[in-house]
Amino acid sequence: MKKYTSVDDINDLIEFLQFTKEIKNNPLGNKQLGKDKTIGLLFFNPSLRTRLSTQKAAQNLGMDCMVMNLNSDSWTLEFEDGAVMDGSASEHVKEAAGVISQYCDIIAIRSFPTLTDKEKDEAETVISSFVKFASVPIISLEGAVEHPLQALADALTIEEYKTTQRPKVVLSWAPHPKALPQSVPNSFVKIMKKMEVDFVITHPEGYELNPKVTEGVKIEYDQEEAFKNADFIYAKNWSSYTDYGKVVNKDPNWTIGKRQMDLTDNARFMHCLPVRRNMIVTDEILDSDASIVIPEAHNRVYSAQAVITKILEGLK
Ligand code: AN0
Ligand code: CP
Repeated sequence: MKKYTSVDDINDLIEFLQFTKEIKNNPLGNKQLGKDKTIGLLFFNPSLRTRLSTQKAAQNLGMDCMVMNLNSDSWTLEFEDGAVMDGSASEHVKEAAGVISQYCDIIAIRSFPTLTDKEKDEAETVISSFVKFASVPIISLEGAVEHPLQALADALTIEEYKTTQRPKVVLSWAPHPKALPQSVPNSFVKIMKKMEVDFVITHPEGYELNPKVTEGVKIEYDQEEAFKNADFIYAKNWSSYTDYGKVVNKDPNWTIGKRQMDLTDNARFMHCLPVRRNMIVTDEILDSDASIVIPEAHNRVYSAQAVITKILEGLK
């Protein structure tokens, strides 16, 4: 594996999930692989799970890990080619990526979308610049349009908890006070398309995701209809794609509670976290046995470890 910035970087998902399961069964089995290797984790945005699970994954592989919060601890970076740097940016990504490549064998980056500049976001400007100017492999820790490590952990979690060969999985939009990226749902949709699942997306009108991503997927605007006989409910808020980055609806009827979960086939409740209680989902559901958000977050370690392992094997 040369990089992991999109779910599309996985060739054979079934095989990759099998590999991830093997790592989970024996997480310390490859402790020599990362010896004398360093991964750098660069954060332009906050994180709890991604930071700690990736650090843990590196540790399991015997790697050293360096972490930097770019916005608070480093120079402001310029990404535009040919820019006259007379503004707030002190350093160009060309030098920054080149320099960090001297210290790290793998660079992993979190950079959320602007949610104001669709073109810039769709070009995945920050992560793509690192792919271009770094001389080492790049991993996305959530970019402007995808969160591929999250999707891999989610797919593994569904594999582990499914009780039928072809479970019904529902991705449901839920309300949130702020405008959030479409990265998590985009990667989730992409990975569900590669799995043996009956997949449905439900959201209010106006929250259609990028049609290129959702092509061929059933969209049901009636949340209750969508929830009928579901085996997994995957909740997430995202901002509008068409009215780019806007919160066009905060309808509290979409908060997931007992009313909707009772329509399912004893569905498991999933969310990538962090989750706002009683906005996205009620306490009653999140605190119930239906919720598998903690084991889902646990799987972030193994999704990161599987990806780092594949990349390290590629470096040999
Ligand atoms: C981020 C998002 O929705 O993309 C990160 C989720 C993993 N969530 C928030 O900013 C609350
Ligand atoms: N799910 C996830 O990526 O969480 P963090 O934002 O805390 O890393």
